Amino acid sequence: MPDTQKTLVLLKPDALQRDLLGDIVSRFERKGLKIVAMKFIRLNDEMLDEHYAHLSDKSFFASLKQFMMQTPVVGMILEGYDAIAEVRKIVGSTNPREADAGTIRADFSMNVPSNLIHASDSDEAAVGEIKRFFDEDEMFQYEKITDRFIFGEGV
Ligand code: DAT
Ligand code: MG
Repeated sequence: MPDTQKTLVLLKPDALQRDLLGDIVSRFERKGLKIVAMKFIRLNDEMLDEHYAHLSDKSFFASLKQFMMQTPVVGMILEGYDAIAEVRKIVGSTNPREADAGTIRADFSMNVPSNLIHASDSDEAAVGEIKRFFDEDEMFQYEKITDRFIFGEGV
């Protein structure tokens, strides 16, 4: 599809424990974002040092990493128009109590670090994070019969 973006999402251990995987995936499906990759990932210390490098000086860094390693996470790559910003909008602000009502974090969560979901926050982050968690051959291009209804003409 021309002019679309791809973004990386991780459904965190609290989403798995609380049986919210389906509800969260469903929100992206209903928006019309296309799931082009999806798998369980067992995060390790090294992956998290890279992924959360911008937080390495924070007091909560070690406990954040422990939190993320409690269970596997579900990694997804989502594709759509302005997918990076649109997914962040659907996810909501980092602090679930500051997130707008209607977002995943506001509707289903209460406090950090248990805010259910990670989503890339910029073009640069999306490219780096997709590469960090997925191999080329784990990403799929396919047509859906709903594409032209969701993406409009030119698809
Ligand atoms: P986001 O996940 O919205 O991109 P971030 O990159 O600043 O936010 O932080 C990554 C994660 O770290 C966040 O989803 C939850 C956790 N976190 C952020 N601030 C925290 C804090 N003050 N205490 C505990 N965990 C925190
Ligand atoms: Mg972030």
